[in-house]
Amino acid sequence: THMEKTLAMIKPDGVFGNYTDRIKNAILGSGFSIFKEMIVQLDEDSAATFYAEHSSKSFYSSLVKYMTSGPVLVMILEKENAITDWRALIGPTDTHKAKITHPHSIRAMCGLDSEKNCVHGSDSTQSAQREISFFFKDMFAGGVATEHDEL
Ligand code: YYY
Ligand code: MG
Repeated sequence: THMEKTLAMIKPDGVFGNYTDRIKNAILGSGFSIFKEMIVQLDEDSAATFYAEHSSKSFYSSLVKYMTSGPVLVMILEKENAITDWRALIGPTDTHKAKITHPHSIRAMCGLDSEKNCVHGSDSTQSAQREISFFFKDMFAGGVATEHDEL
């Protein structure tokens, strides 16, 4: 069996909407364990860096502003196929689509629109490693390079 780690985040609208417990129940009920967790208030620089891959998109500045609007809860989830399975559990990026096509997904449950979509999940092994290192700096210390240091 291949245990895998991924980064999950409850975004400001999820924290403010009091969805933390319901999301954690969904996580644990789906067989993930929560390896580490931390509440963080992102500043503009860190939110911009976290979403750097989207820096050329029209929604980028709005996204950065939203992500700094309140605390987020970041978690390292662990499970076999954690990356793919967490993405499946959160559902499509656009909350409105999620409500139609994935009504039992977390984004359908608590997202507000295509920006304020309640949760984040790493989309590949590479991004999981980068994003875990971004918040939990010592996680890969001495092992795989932490790309965060180069950003
Ligand atoms: O990975 P995921 O969060 O599902 O979507 P991405 O395409 O990586 O976009 C990251 C983030 O950007 C998304 O969660 C909300 C925001 N966003 C937006 O505000 N408007 C869009 N049209 C697309 C994405
Ligand atoms: Mg993404």
